[in-house]
Amino acid sequence: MMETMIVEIRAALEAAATDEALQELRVKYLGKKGLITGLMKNMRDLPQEERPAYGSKVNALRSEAEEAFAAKAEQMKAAALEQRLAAEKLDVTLPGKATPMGALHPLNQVYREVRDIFTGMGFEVVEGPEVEFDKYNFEMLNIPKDHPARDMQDTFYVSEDIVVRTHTSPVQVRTMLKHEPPIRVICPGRVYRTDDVDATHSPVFNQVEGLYIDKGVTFADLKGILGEFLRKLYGQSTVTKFRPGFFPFTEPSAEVDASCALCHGKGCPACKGAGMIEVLGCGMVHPRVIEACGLDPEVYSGFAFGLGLDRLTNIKYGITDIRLLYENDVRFLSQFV
Ligand code: 2NL
Repeated sequence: MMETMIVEIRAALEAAATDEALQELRVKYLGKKGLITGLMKNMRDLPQEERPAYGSKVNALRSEAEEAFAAKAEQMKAAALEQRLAAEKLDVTLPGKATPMGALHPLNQVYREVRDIFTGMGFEVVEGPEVEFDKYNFEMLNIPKDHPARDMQDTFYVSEDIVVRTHTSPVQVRTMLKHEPPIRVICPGRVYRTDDVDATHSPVFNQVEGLYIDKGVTFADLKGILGEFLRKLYGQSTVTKFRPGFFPFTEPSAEVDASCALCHGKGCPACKGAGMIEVLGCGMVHPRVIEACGLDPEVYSGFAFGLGLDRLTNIKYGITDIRLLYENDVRFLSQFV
């Protein structure tokens, strides 16, 4: 009986397909009331001299059975892993799902370029309200009530003394009133004028103004910093031209041309054959403005500039109609991804 038992166990293990079946067999043969344990108990019925041989035979059987069970358990574990690997197979060569990509509006792309150049030169970004006091938008910028500039700047009036800002200069006025020099800021934002919409006009557009006030700031600083800005924006080979201009809030004032980034000064449709494009206005802050903003013009001087972001963007991308920047037509915008 003992001789056939191991054969019987091997056959049973061979047939066992589940963990439960294996466990049942383990109880049946190796358990406390199992068959092999039973064989051992039978030893009591044998004569004393036969017991050692019988005992070692049962022990050998137990070891063989335990080995067979262990081998079976091992084999089942390997099979389970094999099955899991097959079931969870992942085809890494399948094409991925394309995620639709958004993009920054072209105005924001150009704004970020402008911003990064100025913050790289130590300027900080300051923003302010779009509805302003007349005194911050005009009065303190040396544009009194009867000044022709007020007609020039066809203004949306909210009341007698409140306007929708026509430029971001009032943000700089507020900065001077609040902070001691040195002041180095750029002020981006939407500005408003009562223009009718056409290819080159919009009642709302975007401006970036800048202001640098400290002791001993000169026109050389203006030319150096704005020249460097334009070379960083349009490329190191950019040529600049500072022409005399007029603004009520700066004296002297200048309008600045940069060599056309598309044709490098040769003349092309973008620059209407001129080779140069007007890109910004600037000047030394008028002493009356410095004084109105609570600073002593005998101690402090500075320069300011203003640029139209819409114009800069249109020049950069060869866009010929400002309305495209505001209509949010995806067919237009998706070209700037
Ligand atoms: C242009 C010209 C300019 C300023 C803006 C400014 C601001 C303060 C004091 C003095 Cl608080 N000036 N801003 C100066 C010169 C030109 O803008 O063509 N903008 C589109």
